[in-house]
Amino acid sequence: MRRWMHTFPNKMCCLQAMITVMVILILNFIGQLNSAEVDTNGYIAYCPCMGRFGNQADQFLGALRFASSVNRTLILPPWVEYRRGQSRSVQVAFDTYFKVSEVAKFHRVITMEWFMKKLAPTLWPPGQRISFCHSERTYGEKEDCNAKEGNPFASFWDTYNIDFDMSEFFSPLYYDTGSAHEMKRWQKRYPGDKYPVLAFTGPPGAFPVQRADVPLQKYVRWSDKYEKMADDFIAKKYKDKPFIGIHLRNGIDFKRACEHMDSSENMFASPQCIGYRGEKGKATKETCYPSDKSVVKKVKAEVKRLNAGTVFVATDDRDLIDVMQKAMKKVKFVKQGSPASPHLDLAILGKADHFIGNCISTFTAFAKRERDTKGLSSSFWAFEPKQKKDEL
Ligand code: GFB
Repeated sequence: MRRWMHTFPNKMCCLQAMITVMVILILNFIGQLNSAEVDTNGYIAYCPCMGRFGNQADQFLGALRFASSVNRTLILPPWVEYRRGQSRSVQVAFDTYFKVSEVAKFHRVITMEWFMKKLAPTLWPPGQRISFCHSERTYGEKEDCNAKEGNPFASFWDTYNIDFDMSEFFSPLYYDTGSAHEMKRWQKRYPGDKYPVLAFTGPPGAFPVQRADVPLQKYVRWSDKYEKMADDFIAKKYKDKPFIGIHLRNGIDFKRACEHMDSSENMFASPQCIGYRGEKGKATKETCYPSDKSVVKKVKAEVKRLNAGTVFVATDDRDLIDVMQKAMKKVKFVKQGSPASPHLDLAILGKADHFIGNCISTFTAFAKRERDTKGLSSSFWAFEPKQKKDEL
C-alpha cells in the first residue's frame, strides 16, 4: 500500500505529461495542416492556351519546373480541349487523366478546382486578380494582357468565373529556369505576400519542352481509370506474342505543316529524334509525313525483328490497316472503336513492347517520353539516328 501511495503521484505526473505531449502533438499537427493549406510563397496559375494535348503537355513540364524554381505552388490547370461544332473550348480537370499525387512527388501542386473552391475566396478574391503577361496583348484600344480575349482564353477563365482587374507586364523577366539569378529576380519582384497568385495568360514554359525538363515526365502518371482502360484493352486484344504500337499523324493539318519541312528541319517535337542540337541526324518531309510505303516497310521490319503478333494503331486520320494487312497476312491489326479517345490511345502506346511514332508530333512525344521513363524502346518513321562513333 505504502509502495502504491509512493508511486501514485509519479504515475499521475507521468499521465499528465503524456497528455500534455499528445495535446501539443495534435495542435502541432492541426497547425501543420492549416499552414499546408496556404502557401505563403504564393501560387502559379496559367492558361494552357496554346495547341492541343501534345503541345499542352510539353509546356506543362516547363511550367512545373518554373513553379519549383520560383518556389511557388503550381495550380494544375485543366486540359483545354476543342470539340467539333463547339465554338468555345472545353476544360477537363487535370486529374481526369493524371494522378495529382505523382506530380506532388516533384513539387507542391493543387488542382485548379480545389484552389478556386477552397483558397481563392480569401487568398485571391474578385477585385484583386491580376493577369500576368510578358508585354501587352493588343486587342482594340485596351493596352493590357487582355487575358480573356479570344478562344480558349475566355472560356478557360470563365470556367472558374475568373475576371481580371489589372494587368502586369513582367518583361524583361523570362521563364529561364536554367538561370538561378533570373529565378531570384522573379521572387524579388513578385514576393508571395504582395502577389499571392501569378496568373499567366499563357504557359510559363518553353515549346517544345526543354531538354532539362524531359525527365519530369516521370511525375506524369495516368489516373487509375486510364491505366485500367489501357490494361483492359490490351488484355482483350493481345495474347502471348509482343505487340507494337504505332502513331500515324496524317491528318490534313499535319500534311500542310509538313510542307514547311524543307525550310525548317527543326519543327515542333523534332528534337526528340534529331536531338536538341541536331546531333542525331536530320528530319525530312518523309519523316514528317511518311508515305504509305515507308510505313509498311518500317512496320514489317519491326514485326519481324520482335516476332510481334499484333500492331495497335493510333491515328488522327487514316489507319492504313488495309494496306498493312495485305503486306503482313499473319499479323493482327487493332485500333480503338470510333471515336477513339486520344488519351486512351496514348496510354496504350505507352505500354507497347515497341513504339513507332512521328518525330515531329508532340502527341508522339508524350508517348515517347513516357516510354523512356519505363525503359521501353521507341523509333520514328523514316528516321535512322546517327550512331555515335563508339557504337560503330
Ligand atoms: O496533340 P497535338 O498538339 O499533337 O495535336 P501534334 C494533335 C491532336 O490531334 C491531338 C489528335 O491532341 C489529338 O486530339 N490526335 C493526333 C489523335 N494523333 C492522334 C491519335 O493517334 N489518336 C487520337 N485519338 N487522336 C501539331 C500541333 O499536332 O499539329 C501544332 O502541335 C500544329 O500546334 C500541328 O497544329 C499541325 O504535335 O501532332
